[in-house]
Amino acid sequence: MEKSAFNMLVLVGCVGMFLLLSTQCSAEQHEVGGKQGWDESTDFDTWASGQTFKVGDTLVFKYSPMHSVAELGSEDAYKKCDVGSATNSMSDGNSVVKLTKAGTRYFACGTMGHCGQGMKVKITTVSASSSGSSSSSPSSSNATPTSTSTSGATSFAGSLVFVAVILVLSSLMNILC
Ligand SMILES: [Cu+2]
Repeated sequence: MEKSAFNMLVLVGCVGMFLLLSTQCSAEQHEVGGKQGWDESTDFDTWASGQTFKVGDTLVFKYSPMHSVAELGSEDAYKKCDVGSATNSMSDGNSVVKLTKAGTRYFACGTMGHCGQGMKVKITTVSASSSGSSSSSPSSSNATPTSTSTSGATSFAGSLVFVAVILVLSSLMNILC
């Protein structure tokens, strides 16, 4: 009884720790267009389709002074390359856009003719939690026929496991981040 409660606590602790670490680690920077950057020659559809944009991530547009970044307010404006209706314009050559909420955002180059040449990108952001754990852990009670050792020894072993798991997870996250 007491043992299973402790095991539960260890499990919850490990899962909580993992979630904490993984959310800290999950904010990503997407350099728009990859190595080619924000340029007419880049295939942005292909680039975007290979990315997962999550809430909290940032977009970084890197470009020469001949380009700019205009955020468009609608799919319609995006299709028509209606750069004149831009809701936000940036031209500093290194524009950072934070993806604060789920949904679709539209960006195009503000330079005459460039959007028509394909210099535009549609970014669909998903909520950070949706890609996370859909934890369907089997909640079967007493599924594990653990050895009937004394609860003191189990607690000690349990804490060792707990510490080990945290150490492994944190070093793993350090490598991944
Ligand atoms: Cu341009």
